[in-house]
Amino acid sequence: QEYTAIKLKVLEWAEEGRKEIAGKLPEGAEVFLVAATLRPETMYGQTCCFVGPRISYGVYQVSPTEFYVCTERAARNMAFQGVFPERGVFPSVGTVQGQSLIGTLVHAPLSVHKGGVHVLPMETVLATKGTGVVTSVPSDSPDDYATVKDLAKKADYYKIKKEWAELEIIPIIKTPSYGELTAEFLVKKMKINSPKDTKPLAEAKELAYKEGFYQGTMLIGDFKGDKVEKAKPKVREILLSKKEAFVYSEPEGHVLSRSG
Ligand code: ZZB
Repeated sequence: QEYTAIKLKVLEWAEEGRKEIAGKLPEGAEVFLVAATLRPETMYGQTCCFVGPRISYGVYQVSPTEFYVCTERAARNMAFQGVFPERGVFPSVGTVQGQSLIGTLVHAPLSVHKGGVHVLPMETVLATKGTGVVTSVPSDSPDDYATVKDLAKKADYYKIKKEWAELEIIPIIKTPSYGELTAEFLVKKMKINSPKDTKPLAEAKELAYKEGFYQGTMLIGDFKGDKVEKAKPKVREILLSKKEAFVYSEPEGHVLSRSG
């Protein structure tokens, strides 16, 4: 699986996170949460960034001043893909619990929400896939749509500010079957009530991927009016050339477990 790894720069730490990394970073350090995505063309619509509250993340040094937050598993993979200066080596300066990152303000590349987006909890984030960090695009990802709605409804329970989950959901891609907000359309049509409805959500994700890629037209950004199929590699190239993203690959999970 080849992902685009999006770098979301920390603008302001949540209190707990700040404590956990206190004294571990040099003066002037830039820290990025690294999110693995298959949909770089949707980055205009990022409204928040998800972590698994019970996942432990490492803080890895990629240059004298740059640090990446992701799972150890992802850092190890990156170390064999030229992300770190020395092959196979992924120096860690500490760890931080997902729960402690919640509330952190990060800059989401290309997002219309220029003031930054917040880190929020998502119970269904897999530690065994991607980087363990997921950037949220509720216009086009049914999982993200279901999660932000649930977070806003139960903000007190999740100990978050409701408005963190309520950034405006802007149309990014138009398709003939699902209109301008694919995720909302499918979640409503399939009567999905919660992020825990994993089976219909998986089905909705497949439908959204197919329709978005083969039938979608961009409604925003540098390739507005272009077919998604054409725009996708171009948006990716912009992110890569601005160093706001890098390529991250990993073997398919089932291949790993078969050989293990
Ligand atoms: C932004 C985005 C926008 C995504 C969209 C999807 C969609 P897949 O297909 O199963 O390989 N993701 C990445 N890592 C994880 C993880 N560790 N746990 C849970 N979800 C994760 O899934 C790849 C997609 O799943 C990634 O692409 C990421 O969400 C999420 F409009 O990034 B995506 C129809 C989907 N639309």
